[in-house]
Amino acid sequence: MKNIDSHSHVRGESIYVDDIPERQGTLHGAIVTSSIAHGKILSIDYSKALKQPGVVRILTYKDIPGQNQIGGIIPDEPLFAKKEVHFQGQPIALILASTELEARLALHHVEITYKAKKAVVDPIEAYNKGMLHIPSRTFQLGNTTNAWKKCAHVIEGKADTDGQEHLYLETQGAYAYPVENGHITLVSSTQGPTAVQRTAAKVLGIPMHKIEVDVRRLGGGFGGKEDQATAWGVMAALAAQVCQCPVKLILHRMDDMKMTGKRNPYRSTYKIGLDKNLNILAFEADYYQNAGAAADLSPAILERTLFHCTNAYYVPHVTARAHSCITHIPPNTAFRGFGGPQGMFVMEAAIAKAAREIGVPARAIQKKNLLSNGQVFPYGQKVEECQAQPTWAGLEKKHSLHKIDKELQAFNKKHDHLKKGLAIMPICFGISFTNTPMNHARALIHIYQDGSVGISTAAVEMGQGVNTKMVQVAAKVLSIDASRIKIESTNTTRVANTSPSAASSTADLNGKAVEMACHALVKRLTKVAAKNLNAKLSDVTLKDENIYIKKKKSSFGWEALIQAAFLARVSLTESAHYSTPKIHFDKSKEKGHPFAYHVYGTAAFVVTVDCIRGRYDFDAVHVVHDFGTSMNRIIDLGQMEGGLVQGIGWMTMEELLYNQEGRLMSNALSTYKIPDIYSVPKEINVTFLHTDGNDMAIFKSKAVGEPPLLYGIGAYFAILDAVQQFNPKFEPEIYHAPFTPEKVLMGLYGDF
Ligand code: LUZ
Ligand code: MOS
Repeated sequence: MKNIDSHSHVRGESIYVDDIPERQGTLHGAIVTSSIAHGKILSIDYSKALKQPGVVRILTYKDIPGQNQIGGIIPDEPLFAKKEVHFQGQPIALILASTELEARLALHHVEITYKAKKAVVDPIEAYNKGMLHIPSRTFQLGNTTNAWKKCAHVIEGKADTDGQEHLYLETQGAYAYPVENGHITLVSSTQGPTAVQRTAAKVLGIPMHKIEVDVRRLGGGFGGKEDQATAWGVMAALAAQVCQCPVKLILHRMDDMKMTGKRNPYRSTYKIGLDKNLNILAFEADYYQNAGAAADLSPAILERTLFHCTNAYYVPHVTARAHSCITHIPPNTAFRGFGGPQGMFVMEAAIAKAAREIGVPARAIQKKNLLSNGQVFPYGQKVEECQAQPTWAGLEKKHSLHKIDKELQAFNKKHDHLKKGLAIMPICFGISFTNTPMNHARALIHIYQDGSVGISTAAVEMGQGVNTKMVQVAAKVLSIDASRIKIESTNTTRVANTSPSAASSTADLNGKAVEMACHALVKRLTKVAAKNLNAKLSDVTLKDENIYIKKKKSSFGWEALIQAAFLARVSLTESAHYSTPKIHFDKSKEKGHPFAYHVYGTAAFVVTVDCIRGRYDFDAVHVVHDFGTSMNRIIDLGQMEGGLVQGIGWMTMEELLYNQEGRLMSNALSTYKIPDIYSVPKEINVTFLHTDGNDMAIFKSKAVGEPPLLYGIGAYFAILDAVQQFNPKFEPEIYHAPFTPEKVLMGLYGDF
């Protein structure tokens, strides 16, 4: 089944926040922000700005009737700065004017004086100063202290990853309008409608039931709108409440890049120990997360770094410590993978460095240590239905790894200034919110009198195709044509208390709720059919819009059945609640069973480095991935290709630079390079490893949102391999992604 949005997308008819026809009297917002990263506000003069054409009002912290607080996990983030600022781009006030241009022009007339304090941008510097959002956490398995003695090889090193801009096509935005009795309707481009509703209620000082948040779809989220759509939604709602008129607030691209947090950069140190047969016996690491000025989701992201610190490998002795460091840059946030990729990069760096020192290819160590059933993750969950070795074996066989290797060697012998590199990247990703209480969703289904169906869930469509999957679930369980089914907007009045669409879990959680509601409806309708056809209940089945008695098709179809049910006053509405069974986690012990299941796969990267210019091209990426039994191969392949390329971008070219004053230097698409069509691998081969899949995955079709991004890590190590083919002496002091062409040149010609 094709993505149900494809027609309206291609024709430009899909509605995003900025496409909503404007109501009469709509005011437009522009945000006054801090121009320094850290310091005190000494004075602000709004008088000139207030006199600018079109300006109606300027809102500051003084206009907030409720709490000036938007922090999600920790209440440490004001909506508008009061006396202190903690990052460049931190909101201070909201200018409201008749047009967007007038609001933006007035920004230049606000006069602010500051007393600047020193900005800290480096997480290790922050750590040394004791600047932490939460106490550090440690995951431990076995006993590393004793294990080092048994190791034939012990290698230490450092590995850093930079941040990543989400670059959703649709920038952040919201549109709010007052309705009667102090109620507010708020259209937001958010992954978390309930978070926006809850926070708006808190800031506006009204109960949640007075705010209805509605989300049709997002033009991309990638985690950037899991928590950080909230501020703009709340500002629009506040302005609508204060001014009693509709208020629209859409960020311009450069403002969005400046004000919003990104993937957390990490700096890490590690120690890895192997026996003489290349078994990894022990691994120790310290992860210094650059969290930014407020906690946002960073404490949860930190946790996922620990959950994925050993990637797809079994390590019997692990000590992993993680530190969420406060710095004076915008609060960093969720981004596809949610701290997992940052942790996995360190493991891969450790293996690569160990391989070099021991004198074996990294893949010899990787392969030797792949997970298998019955082993245990550092957090105590047992390894089950493990596909680490099968996907690796599939890659070797299906994509003739051996042959690729030989071809590379021959090529590199023949060419002086072109070198090819190869890296294998196995992945393992846990599916569920690591915070157990978040793993739930609901569905509300109406069957209308004419047999058409409307479905509301907690799922937010952000281009990932979740609405299409919801249609598939309902069509299959109700056994009706997909054209009868409409997916409604995600709305807090229809489906309340939702978790954000995140953690790769949206299709599973909401799909299961849809499945449950549809089963309940089918059960009820089957009774109606039995009664109307004078048949035994157990003989009646609903199939392909027909009623069958035993295996015989009756004359009674879907529409007639719905009519009969309606006339018999049988409810055609059903709501269902799903919460993931079996999962639990005890933070005091850092042990439990936090994930419904894991997703596995293995990828091979082949890159060609131009050893004169430092440029590189990816010749091919071959992937064998465990999709379970994919319910929609087109959508799943789209997630695979998109995630892969996004991961390659993070590892190779997306260089996010803050200067010492905490100013974002790469604040536009002229200075921040993301993958374009030319940087996509020339060949992407995806093999769907056929596995049964897991019952906790919807229709046994495994979660696919985040895992593909992790493969991108292989891009770094393929480039490293090629550079070392040219300059065997090259050994980076710190494995530091992204591996930009500048870094490649340094590696090719640096004297190491
Ligand atoms: N969000 C969250 C996530 O709140 N918890 C998670 O575990 C998670 N994982 C991935 C992406 N977003
Ligand atoms: Mo996400 S990083 O699953 O919003």
